[in-house]
This record gives sequence, structure tokens and C-alpha cells, in this order.
Amino acid sequence: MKPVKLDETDIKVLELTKQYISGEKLAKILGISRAAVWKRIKKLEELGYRFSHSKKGYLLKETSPYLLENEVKPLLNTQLLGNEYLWFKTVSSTNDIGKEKNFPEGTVIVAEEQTKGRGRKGRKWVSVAEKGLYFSIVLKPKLPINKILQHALLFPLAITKTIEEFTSIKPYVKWPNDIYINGKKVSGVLIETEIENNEIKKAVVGIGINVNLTKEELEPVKEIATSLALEAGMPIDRKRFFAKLLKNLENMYQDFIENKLNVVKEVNELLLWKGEKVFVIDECKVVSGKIVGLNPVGGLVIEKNGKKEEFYTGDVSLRKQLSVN
Ligand code: BT5
Repeated sequence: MKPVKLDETDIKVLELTKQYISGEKLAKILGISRAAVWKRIKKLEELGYRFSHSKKGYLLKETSPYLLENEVKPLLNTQLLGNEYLWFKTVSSTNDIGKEKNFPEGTVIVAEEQTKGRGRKGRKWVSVAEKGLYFSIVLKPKLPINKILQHALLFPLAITKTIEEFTSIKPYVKWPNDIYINGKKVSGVLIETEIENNEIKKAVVGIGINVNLTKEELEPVKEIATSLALEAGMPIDRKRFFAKLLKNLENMYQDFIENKLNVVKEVNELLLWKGEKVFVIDECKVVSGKIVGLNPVGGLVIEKNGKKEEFYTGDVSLRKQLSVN
């Protein structure tokens, strides 16, 4: 699988076809044959652009709905995230791509569809084509490992803030990696890290967000999932939402690295099911108790019979629900 990017000639075709232009004139301006012009138009149509073809020539009628670099970059005012931007129509998992090579920090890998979208512990992430956001960012934070949980909480925090700014809906963070709206999951984060000398050397941060998925498209996870569009009652502009999210992610990441952002305090305020009775399951134990909040390093504090238990990994579910995720 190779990332797809428009070249200079493709961009010129998009510019020149804003008004009707004949194939002959296009060929002349671009210095290519008419057959080559036709091929370009075909390629652009495969990438989601729509042209009218008539005696008057070609006219660009609709821009691509895809999160192509040339569609998102003009909306993006980041310094780091997206400097390297890889777009795929279909990919196994954007995290797989992020782990494959030594990409520079800030690389964004985005796909319209994933055939093997993953959650934690080998679970599946439903990734319906062109309806969600499925992307990974490559970071090299050089943080000591005792900050790994705070680093992980940074991403649900940034997603939550962006949803709130963009839609006025109030989402909550379900510790440690989910975003919930009205009791249902709208987004999840999967972070895969490389540790060296007790430092995070590389983190591939995979983010999945149900943006415009319908109830039918959410069928495999219908009991627990929702989408932004379902909650907002209207379709969401994926390109603008994505650009805003990348900007917020960058700002918050930089503030966190410079010790200017208290992630734990912020997540504590947005914590789902605070005060409610839950089950927490990690590799070693299952505890049923009330959520008290987060401890200073971002661990989850549960109270059971007046005694406090702390968790650093695991899954939380409401006691009245049966499923664990
Ligand atoms: C997560 O895992 O929530 C992390 C999801 C990360 C997905 C992104 S997409 C881009 C990047 N590339 C990847 O391959 N992955 C990342 P976890 O907490 O383990 O939750 C997984 C559980 O969420 C599943 O077992 C389902 O119950 C539920 N689920 C699956 N797809 C869902 C969806 N689209 N919406 C809501 N819930 C879903």
C-alpha cells in the first residue's frame, strides 16, 4: 500500500477546471497530450473529484470528500503535526503504517477505510469507509516512563475539547482511552510505544472517531456506540473537524511537554461515571467499587468498602452493564 498525493499537474488541473476549459486548451497549458489530460481527469475522479464533461470541455463540479493532503493542509495551521502527511484510501491499520518506518515526529497517517482497524488487546475497531476519522500521529516525546499515563490521557482530552468546541456537545473521557457522549462511545485511542532507556522513544497514537456514521453503519457495535452526526443531528465537516483536532492536539502536546498543562486535573473534570459504581478489570484483578477520580499520575482511584484501589491499566464498565468495553 502506497500513500496517494496529488502532484503539481493534478493541482493545476483542479485550478484550471474551475471554469469550463477544453481538453485541447488544458493539454496545451499543461504541456501534455490530450490522452494524458483524460488520464489525469480519470485519476482525479477516482480520488473523489467530480467533473462535468461536455462540448464546452471540463468543469470541476465537486471537490473530493476525502481527507487528501491538498484538501486538509489549507485548513491546517500547525507547525509540527502534518508536516509529513500520508493519505491512504484503504489500509490495514494506520497504526501499522506508523510503526513500519522511522517517520519524523509529527507525521500524520490518515485513511478513509481500515480493513484491520484495531483497539487495545487485539479488539476490533469498526472503520466504515469515508464516514469516520481513522488516523495515527507519530510522536517522539522523550518523556520518562512515569509520565506515560498522563501522555496517554492527553489525547482523549484533546478529542473531547475539540468535539465540544466544534459541536457544543459535552463529551466525557472514559478512563483511560475512550470518549463518550450520552453514555455511548464516539471515539477511542490506541497508543503503541517504543521505550528505550526508560524514556518514550516513539509513540504511534491511533485515533478513531465516529464522525458521520449512521445507526445502520454502527450496527456491529450498536449497543455501545454513537457518532458525532447522530448526536449533533447534522452531518459534520470531516476536513474542518480534522484540521481543528490536529491544531488542538499540537497545542496541548506542546503545553504538556513544556509542563504548562495539567492533564490529570483537566481529565478529572471530564471523567465519565465519577461517583458511580463500576467494575474495573485489569490483567491481575477485578474490582467493583465507586469511581473517586484520578491520582496525580493519572491512575484511576476506586473506592470499595471505604478502601481505595488504584489502577494503571484496565477497562471500566458500569456495574449495571454487562459488557466490559
Ligand atoms: C479503542 O480500543 O477504543 C481504540 C480504538 C483506536 C482506533 C484507531 S483508528 C486509527 C488507528 N488505527 C487502528 O487500527 N486503531 C487506531 P478499545 O478500548 O480496546 O475498544 C475497542 C472496543 O470498542 C471494541 O471491542 C468494541 O466493543 C468497541 N468499538 C469497536 N469499534 C467501534 C466504533 N467504531 N465505535 C465505538 N465503539 C467501537
